Amino acid sequence: MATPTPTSQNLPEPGSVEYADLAQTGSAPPLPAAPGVSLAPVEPDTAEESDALEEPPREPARERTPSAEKSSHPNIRPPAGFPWWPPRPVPLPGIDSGLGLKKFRDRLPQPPIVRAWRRPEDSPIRVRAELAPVRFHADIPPAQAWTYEGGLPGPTIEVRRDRSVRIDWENGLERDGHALPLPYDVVRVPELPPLPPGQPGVNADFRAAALPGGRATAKGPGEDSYPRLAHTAELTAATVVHLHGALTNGHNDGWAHNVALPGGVTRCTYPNRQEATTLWYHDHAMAVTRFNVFAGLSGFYIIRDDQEARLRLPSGDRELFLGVADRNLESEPNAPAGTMRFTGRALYKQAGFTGATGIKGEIPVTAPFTMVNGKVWPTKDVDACWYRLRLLNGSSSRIYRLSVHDTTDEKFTPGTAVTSTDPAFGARRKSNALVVIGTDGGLLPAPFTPQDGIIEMGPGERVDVLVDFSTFRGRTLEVRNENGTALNAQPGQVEASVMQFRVDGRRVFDRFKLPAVLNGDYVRYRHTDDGTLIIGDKVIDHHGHAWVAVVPPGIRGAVHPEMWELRQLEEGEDPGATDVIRLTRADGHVLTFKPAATLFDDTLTIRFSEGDWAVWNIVHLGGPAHPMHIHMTEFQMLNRWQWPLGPGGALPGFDPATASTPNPLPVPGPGRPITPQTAGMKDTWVVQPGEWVQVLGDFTGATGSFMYHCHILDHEDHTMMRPFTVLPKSIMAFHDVHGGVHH
Ligand SMILES: [Cu+2]
Repeated sequence: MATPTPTSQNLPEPGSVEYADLAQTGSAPPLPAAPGVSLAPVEPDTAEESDALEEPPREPARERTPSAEKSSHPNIRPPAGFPWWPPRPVPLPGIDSGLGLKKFRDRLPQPPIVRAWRRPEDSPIRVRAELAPVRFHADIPPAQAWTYEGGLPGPTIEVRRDRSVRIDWENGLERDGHALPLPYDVVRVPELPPLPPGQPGVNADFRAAALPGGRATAKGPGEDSYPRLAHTAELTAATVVHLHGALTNGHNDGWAHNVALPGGVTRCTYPNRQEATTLWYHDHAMAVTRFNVFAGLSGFYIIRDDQEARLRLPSGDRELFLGVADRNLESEPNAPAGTMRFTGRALYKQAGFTGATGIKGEIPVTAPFTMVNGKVWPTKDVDACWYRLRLLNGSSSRIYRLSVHDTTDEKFTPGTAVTSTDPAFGARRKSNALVVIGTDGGLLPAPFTPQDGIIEMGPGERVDVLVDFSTFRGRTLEVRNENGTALNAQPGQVEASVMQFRVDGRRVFDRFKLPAVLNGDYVRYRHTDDGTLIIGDKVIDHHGHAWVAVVPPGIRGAVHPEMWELRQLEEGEDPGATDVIRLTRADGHVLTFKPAATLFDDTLTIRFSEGDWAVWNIVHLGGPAHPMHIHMTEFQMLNRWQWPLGPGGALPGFDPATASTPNPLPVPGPGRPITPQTAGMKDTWVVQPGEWVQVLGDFTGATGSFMYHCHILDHEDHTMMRPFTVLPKSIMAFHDVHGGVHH
């Protein structure tokens, strides 16, 4: 189908009624749809104006917008000094970090909510990717980002279960007819001299790559100026939107090849036939997703339903969306120590290294500044009552271990980072603070409090959490990241702080009581030892298996880890001497595999009939942890086994020289326990080296071409992504594949 041509008949005006309806109270009369209504901040002509306009109204809307004033001013681009336009928030004093910017200077922004369910189902809403001014921190100048509708994150799109929504995703990233270049520079920190023979590791300059600041050489010489990564200066905007976690046809799923040039509009229909949960939309362009998402292209999408409504979970101002992502910031050249000046722009700064065959590669980007909703280390004042926090890890590659700490009486040493490697770090952790109620795909059957108070989140994962701030009246809390061992972290270089909550000292009335049961529809999936699937009291008589291995970097000279789609060999088939993966099942049976495909464009091998149940086996044969994401449906983890690791985290049974397991890997032992959170409905899981993970999904309710991939965006862009298809069973009987018709 051709991209629909927007007309004034079938499209709302940019910004749309829903988008402008910020009152969030449900009582405000809708705005008349007037041409040119847009929430997007106007491109400032002068620096002075930019101060007035850089902050679209994001703080709780009900305090802000008397509806009468709103409706008399349908064009809500405000002139400077417009009465209801909020003044730029005065930054808070903040406290020193170890990294050149103060923490907790900025208030946490909240994206506006688009109540998409309010409009007729056949009337699409328009969401435009566009350049917009942003300010990542109060103490640095404004810069520009690629945004959805001017916001970081984009507007939160709210829908109702079983009520479909059409969205026209527009690529508006152009100026004067030209596609925009990236709004930041991508630099490559040169590799160190080659490591001595036999020394494990890579010759990347992790220290320099993790330091705050730096810039591309073109802006001036200096020891922290670096060359641009090849071809990134010529990269221009081409976008495609994926709604992560949505059950929808392949046509609407953001197929990576289907990028749109500026001016292109892609209409997607989302049936929303799935449980209430937190999804998110983000760019998924082939091979450059990491750059487009880093530029700012992501937002929340939430599904609500009656079951969830009956729980009367904290809502309105007490429901917070927290998109966590790390960024580095560009700095002016040659600043004396301690006087670093940031330009305001983001900086994509990677450590280069040399692979075994001399090919150059880059370590996935991790960065020193942790942002929540586009602000570095923000702070939020909360009432002393229950809140719902919708957590999203929107980072490129960082895996967080989040916990809540009471820092009221903490003594800070000026100019030093709070690091999780500090022996005193755990003392202020409040292990009961975070109550998990939901995961990627829906609510848990019952609330779950992690034993250590820590929630692990890999890129792409969502966790729905409740916090009872009434137990912290008058206290100052911090969300901290206890994972101090990110890829390029050195002691003192990773600030554990993520954001701050300042809890009001007054008692407030709060009718919310934590329910014992959250989701009566949740049924735990079981896979018995004889291979039978049992869903509740229903036995599934047929199911498929998909087999995927991830192998460490360096295989046949590859600089990146690879994802291999595996083909199970028939009895008696000669596996050859290389590229052979052998596993031993719990019943002693040895399974032998060869890679059937390793690149995205290799031949298709995973095909399901619509209505199939399928077990995905993900076998991690060494290398970094990978947050694996499978599109189209929500899954449950069935098993998580572990092979013991050897020195350097390698899997002893896997021989990189032959890319094989010379002997069958033994029956794996028990792995990390499957907690109630891990057993929740999910679409993304962090898979650690040596793990064999089985997840089960129901491929019912959608058809088409879909993708699965590592959600480390650098890995996804570098070969760790593959397609699969779902077609009606009746069509599959006619479908010619290698070896005959599919059966
Ligand atoms: Cu990965």
